[in-house]
Amino acid sequence: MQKTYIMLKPDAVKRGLMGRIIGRIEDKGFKIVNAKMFTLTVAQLEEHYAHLKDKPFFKDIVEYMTSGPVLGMIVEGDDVILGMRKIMGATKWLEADAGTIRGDFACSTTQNLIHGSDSEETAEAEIKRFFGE
Ligand code: IDP
Ligand code: MG
Repeated sequence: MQKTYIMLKPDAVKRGLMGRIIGRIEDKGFKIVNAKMFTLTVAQLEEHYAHLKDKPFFKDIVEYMTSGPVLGMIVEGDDVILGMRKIMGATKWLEADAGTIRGDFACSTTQNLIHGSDSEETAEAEIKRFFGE
């Protein structure tokens, strides 16, 4: 059984979409095994999004991601890392297919509602970073 780190971003919380997004995760058959709400620090973000630190939009990401609480979750299931990426949809909202979370609910590439680990290595590091597990 695989585990991944999922985070509902501040826009998902503010827009009242947590329940519907969690419903999709559970409908798929994945299991939420831990969850907590918290507000990200700039230091956590600089580590979490280190691969984007030199991008011109990094400032926008920091402003957005620290604008309110997020819901961090550990989600478990067979092939859950790729499975979650599939139901999340593509990063850029115009490339996210209808039927995916981003495709159905987002119309911004920055404010795209949900984070999901992209590999076994990042899943392990992110679960450790945010849950200490
Ligand atoms: P991912 O969230 O689909 O894994 P990443 O490339 O890891 O995509 O980017 C992390 C986050 O940074 C995205 O979810 C989005 O919020 C933001 N982001 C990525 N690329 C862009 C961009 O081209 N413009 C604005 N924001 C971006
Ligand atoms: Mg990513």
